[in-house]
Amino acid sequence: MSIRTVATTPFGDQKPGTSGLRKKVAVFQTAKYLENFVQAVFDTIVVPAGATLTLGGDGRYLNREAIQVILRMAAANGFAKVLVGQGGILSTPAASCVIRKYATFGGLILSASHNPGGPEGDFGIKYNTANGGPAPEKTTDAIFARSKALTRYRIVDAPDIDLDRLGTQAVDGMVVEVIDPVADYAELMESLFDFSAIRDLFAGGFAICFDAMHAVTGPYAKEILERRLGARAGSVINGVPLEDFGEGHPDPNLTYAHQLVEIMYQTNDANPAPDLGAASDGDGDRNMILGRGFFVTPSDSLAVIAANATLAPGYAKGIAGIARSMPTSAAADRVAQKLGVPCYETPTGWKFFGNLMDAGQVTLCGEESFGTGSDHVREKDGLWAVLFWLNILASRRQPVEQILEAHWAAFGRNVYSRHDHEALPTDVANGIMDQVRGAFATLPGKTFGNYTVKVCDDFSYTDPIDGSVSTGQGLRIIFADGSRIVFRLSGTGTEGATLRLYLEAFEADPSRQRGDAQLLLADLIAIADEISGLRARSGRERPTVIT
Ligand code: VG1
Ligand code: CO
Repeated sequence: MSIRTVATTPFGDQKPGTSGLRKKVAVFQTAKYLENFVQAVFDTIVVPAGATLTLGGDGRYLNREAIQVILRMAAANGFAKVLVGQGGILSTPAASCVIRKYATFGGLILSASHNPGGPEGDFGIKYNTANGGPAPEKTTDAIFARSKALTRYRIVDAPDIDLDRLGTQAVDGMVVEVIDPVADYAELMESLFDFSAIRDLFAGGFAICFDAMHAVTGPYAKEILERRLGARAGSVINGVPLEDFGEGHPDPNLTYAHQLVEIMYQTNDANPAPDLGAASDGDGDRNMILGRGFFVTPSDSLAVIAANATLAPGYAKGIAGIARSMPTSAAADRVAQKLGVPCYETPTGWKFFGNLMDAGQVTLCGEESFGTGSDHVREKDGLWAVLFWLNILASRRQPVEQILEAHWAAFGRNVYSRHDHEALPTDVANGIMDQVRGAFATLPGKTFGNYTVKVCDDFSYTDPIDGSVSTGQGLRIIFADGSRIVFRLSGTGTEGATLRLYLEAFEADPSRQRGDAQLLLADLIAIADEISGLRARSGRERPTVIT
């Protein structure tokens, strides 16, 4: 083997955020930047002899080039084999599935998720461990520490492999197997859901529109929804993955998935909206669920899936428990209580669910940020959530909106919204957070209209399995009736600071549950502004994105 040891020095900030290292493409194109980070990962995880690595990404700009570099570095750092998705493609949940199914030592996933791609866009890289989940904080902290102390990286001299040819090739003695990126994942989905019931649903004229947003899920959705389940051809829109996502922003929310929103909210009787609308993000781990003219919040989606879980064969025996991230609404908590199973509240980011799933404490997990998943893999999973909804709809044969109304009538409605203030100057965002933190001492007991503050805190979490502690996870203001306001700084942005304001109010009375969340939350929105001085400090009248 022709291993070359290349001298390097640490440079740039290589601190992994909520979900791996994410930077502008131009930063990743700086000589040795990618190599430094990959070497920091390989030095940290200490590769055992004979180890296999899983490798793939969401197909964005730089994906193919980065894969060739990583393959040469994997060979030089002792990996015996790499499983790589054909064309360099593996959605995040599919990568998790492959890591678990073939018991690989870990995986590198190349994606900046829902952030835009292309030469002006973002790139990212994330390390997942042998359980298929994102590396825990102690590992990402160690990777960051290592990235600051690097003096060399290792690479072999070898030509590029052909990423489009299925089968086995070699990189200087290391085996590279190019695998079908869809097959293992599709097989797993068939084992969890009632495909024959869903096929019947489609055969009866049920219509779905799935917006792949020119990101990684196109090939997965076409194979599973159109080919295996018989959804009519054309049900998957924007299904061809493009390096720049067609200049779109592959974030499945009401703002960025506007084409789907227009289709689902159309009122033209001659061309009615489909029964179910869904979208996924850049790397396929997020999902948005829409009924005809109706938006299901991700927090509600988790609760509905939990309440109906036994309708799906893979969950017929019931669920062990639920975990949700702190800012996610407490709708799932109410379902857990009724089912008599535990509900855990974790910091933001999927990595905090891994230990609970590995220990068998929870089956379902969810985040308000369009993330839902289960212990079938160790990542959130966009298409899985869509298939779960299809399974529920195939069994209940009711419109999405009716399912939600019945759910609220039974459990109450946790009216919920998130306001994102993107790309704020960092000092402005910090100033707002400081003002809220500063108010904590005087807030408890204070009344704002109908709301009286009960407690406030800066959320911290002790992992019940390994005892690790994570602090500074978001500023919470909790009111006497359980309503909440949460302020949190994003850990995934690449421009300035993104401040997220999460709002939640509980409504038990069915006669007052219907209606627009922004109107129902108007009082809390005003209180949040009064406490934080957000509008005055940011000089902005409204959030960048409201979901
Ligand atoms: C955001 C979401 C968080 C999610 C993370 C990764 O993080 O709020 O819930 O886990 O993105 O999602 P932040 O720190 O910007 O709020 V994605 O689809 O990377 O994979
Ligand atoms: Co994602």
